[in-house]
Amino acid sequence: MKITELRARQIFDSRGVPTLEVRAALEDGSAGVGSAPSGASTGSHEAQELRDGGEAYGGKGVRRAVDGVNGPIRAALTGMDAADQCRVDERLNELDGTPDKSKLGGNALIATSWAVADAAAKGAGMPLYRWLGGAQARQLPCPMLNVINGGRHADNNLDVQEFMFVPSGADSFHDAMRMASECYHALGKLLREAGLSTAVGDEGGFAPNLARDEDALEWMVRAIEAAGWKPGEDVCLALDCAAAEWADGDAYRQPKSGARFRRGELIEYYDALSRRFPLASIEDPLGEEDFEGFREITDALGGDLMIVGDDLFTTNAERLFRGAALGAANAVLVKPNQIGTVSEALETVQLARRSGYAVAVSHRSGETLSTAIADLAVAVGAEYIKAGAPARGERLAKYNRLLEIEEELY
Ligand code: 2PG
Ligand code: MG
Repeated sequence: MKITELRARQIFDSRGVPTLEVRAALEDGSAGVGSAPSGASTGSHEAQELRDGGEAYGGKGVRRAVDGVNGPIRAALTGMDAADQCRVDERLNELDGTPDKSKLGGNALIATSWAVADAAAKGAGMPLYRWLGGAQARQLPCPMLNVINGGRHADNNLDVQEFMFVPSGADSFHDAMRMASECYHALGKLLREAGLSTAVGDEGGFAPNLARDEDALEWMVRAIEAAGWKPGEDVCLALDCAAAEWADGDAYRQPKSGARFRRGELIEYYDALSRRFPLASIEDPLGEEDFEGFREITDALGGDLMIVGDDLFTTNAERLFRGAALGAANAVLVKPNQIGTVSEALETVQLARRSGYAVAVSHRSGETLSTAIADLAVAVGAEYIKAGAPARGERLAKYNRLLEIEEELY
């Protein structure tokens, strides 16, 4: 399955910001595509995107990343076996040669890596999840749907970035989506009736101004009930605090409310929230360098709650290794563009499994229509997938792909 052609072009992501799409063709005529999503609350240890700077697109153009694929990357990968994803990804890393993938750009690398994986799957006549996951890829993840947006994803006054429904009581993926969709629409109706804004943030969740972040959880519980489901039984709640955005020296300051917390106070705050609400999971409750704090909160609350490391681990096996040795968090968020290649994302999943960590595959706040992460979630048997609200095309593309996979499998 020799690679005969690679071609990158500029497209736009869901925020209207340039990103790139790569098409890979093989000698048998099969072709695959890959694209790069983009985060807003990016971790410092993520693979770096290559952006042009200058005036066009406010500096966010990707002409240099596109040229890198159409130049050195194409030259190096042409003739390589697309079935050998590890070798292809190693070659990409060698070509880049930097620890943070800043020379060719993590965006160029991940789009290429996905394009090659997709082409190889097509060449083998298999769906991507089967190609990446083998015969045992049969489990659908539980969706975590971000229905109230705050933090850097919305211009409202909420400091917590994501408030999610987790329909963990569902027996199937389509039942989970039914519950989530009904709760989402019930939430919209309740907010509207209360005179609150139902405009949406970057991931399709509502973005109202509320007196306190906790009020969002209250509205969500009411929405679950209004939709006829049982909070904590049918549908639980989850947060992504993205608290790296709150780090202020060795303490925390929420930028919108101005509230300050010491690490211990923040852990107490989460403890109180988890007693009051049917919380199943908290992502990035503390800062991206606060391994010790993650150990503390996992000790304190990790028995009942999933403590997810996103900016903490940045899908990086070395950082996960460090965290696992300490017992920091008990789940890892897997965003392939954080690490830059498909095989490195798979390696991080493997380490998570060996360390007893749960896996949640995730989109980015700036997305494309790619559904590759849906296939990845099934390929690795991820317990969860995070792909935004059940609203907006780029978010539904992932959920709809999972519905399709479910029909294929069951
Ligand atoms: C996150 C993500 C996705 P971003 O923090 O988990 O929801 O946001 O892509 O902006 O980093
Ligand atoms: Mg996050």
